[in-house]
Amino acid sequence: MKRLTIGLLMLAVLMSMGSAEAAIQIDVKNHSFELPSLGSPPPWLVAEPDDWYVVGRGGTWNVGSHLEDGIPFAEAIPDGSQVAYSNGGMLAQTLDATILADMLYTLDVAVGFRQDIDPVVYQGFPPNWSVGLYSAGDGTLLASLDQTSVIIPIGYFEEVSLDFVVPDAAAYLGDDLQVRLYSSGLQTNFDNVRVTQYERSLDTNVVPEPASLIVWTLLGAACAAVVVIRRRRRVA
Ligand SMILES: [Ca+2]
Repeated sequence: MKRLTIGLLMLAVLMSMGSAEAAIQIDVKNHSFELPSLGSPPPWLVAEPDDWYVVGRGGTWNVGSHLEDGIPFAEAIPDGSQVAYSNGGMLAQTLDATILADMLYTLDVAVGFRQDIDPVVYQGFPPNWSVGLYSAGDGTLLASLDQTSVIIPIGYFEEVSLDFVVPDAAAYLGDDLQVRLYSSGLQTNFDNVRVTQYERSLDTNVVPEPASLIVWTLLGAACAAVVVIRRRRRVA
């Protein structure tokens, strides 16, 4: 019985690993804001990032080119040598990915605040910010995170992660997925944007598939049998 229990446990683990294998990395173009390459030397260099559209004040920024004004961050930036910035604007990209029912989408972004901006001089710093997944068709907000959910220490980047389970019926099904990055004012920085789709929902509230139910039922029965046998031995 002990061998049966271990075998069922291993089977259950293998089945649960199947959902992780179903992950699909969605292409976020220029996800690290390294294009166009701004290079060096200083003074600071900024440009509108390739493959993103910017509404208001924002762009990509060569961090290394700005060191003459102080060290912007207390540690290396998350990826490459350039990051996006927003001074009250929004950066957005419509992905080549259709919103499908019963899928789980995750958005991971590094969000940071510079330490060389004086909050006394620039009142309102650090600003409010948000990152989110939207429907490109009608602009419906699917999920977002902002300063009320994650505290970003000044001088550092923080990994921000959100997920969204698509319902089986919604007006935006079939629309393209869109990423938006926003700051209410001077200045929020963004880097290393990643979007992943999972073919199976990882929501714990989702009813398990019949095959999973059978495994867990067998596993429960096996564990119950072990308990009964042990009790009988104690009685004997
Ligand atoms: Ca970068």
